[in-house]
Amino acid sequence: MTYKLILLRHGHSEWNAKNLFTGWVDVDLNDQGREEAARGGELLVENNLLPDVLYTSLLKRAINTANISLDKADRGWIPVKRDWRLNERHYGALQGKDKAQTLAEYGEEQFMEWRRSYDTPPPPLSDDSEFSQAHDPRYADLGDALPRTECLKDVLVRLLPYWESDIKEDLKAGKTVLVTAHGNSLRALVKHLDGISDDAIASLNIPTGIPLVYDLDEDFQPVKPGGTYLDPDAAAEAILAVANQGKK
Ligand code: DG2
Repeated sequence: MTYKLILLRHGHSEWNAKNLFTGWVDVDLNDQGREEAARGGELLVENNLLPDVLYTSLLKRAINTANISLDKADRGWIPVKRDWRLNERHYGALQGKDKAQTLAEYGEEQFMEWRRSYDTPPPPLSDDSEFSQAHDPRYADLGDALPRTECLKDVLVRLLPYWESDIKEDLKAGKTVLVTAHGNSLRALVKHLDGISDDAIASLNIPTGIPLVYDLDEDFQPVKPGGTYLDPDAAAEAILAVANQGKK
């Protein structure tokens, strides 16, 4: 008996298309992203992977990806749990900035440190920035826990308790769980599942809109390390595109 976990990074967003750091800014999917989400749902059906419960972040690019995918799979009716702990990594003062311009301005080393190091957060975002979430009602309950910037380690620290208390419990109950989230919140979860080192996680990238399936054994160890992308060719191409973002 294995537990079935499906991870799905939202489809291409308006800001993925513009090559802007997004983080907690609540941008929607673009047409490409909606198509990816629909294809994601078809892949679930083709592989007979029908989710029993959905987990999403509080951000509409993940919520709408889930809605479109589940509609394709005729599973729009399943219970939904939304939580800020699945949100994208807060990108601090980089939110709203152009990735190519940031790379040109700060150089590749600093750029990659901010994007992919495990424990170096970008500078914090000021509460009076147009890209701040300090006054967003959906985070009113967070109080001092509301991040102004995060590194991947911070994401893992806020995500793991939720994985343990909620997501794992649904898996233990035998449910097929779909998690729709983000490039970095999913990198944090995959780091935990696969036991990837702080250094090695830098080179792991997650493509948009392609379901990644983990069969987990009774100790929640992946039966196949790295899981299985339902469209491996498309995933390989898209992973490269994410890795090269910002570069000419
Ligand atoms: C991207 C990830 O997050 O960017 O916040 O810009 O998955 O919500 O589109 P997502 C962002 P990188 O860390 O890959 O630059």
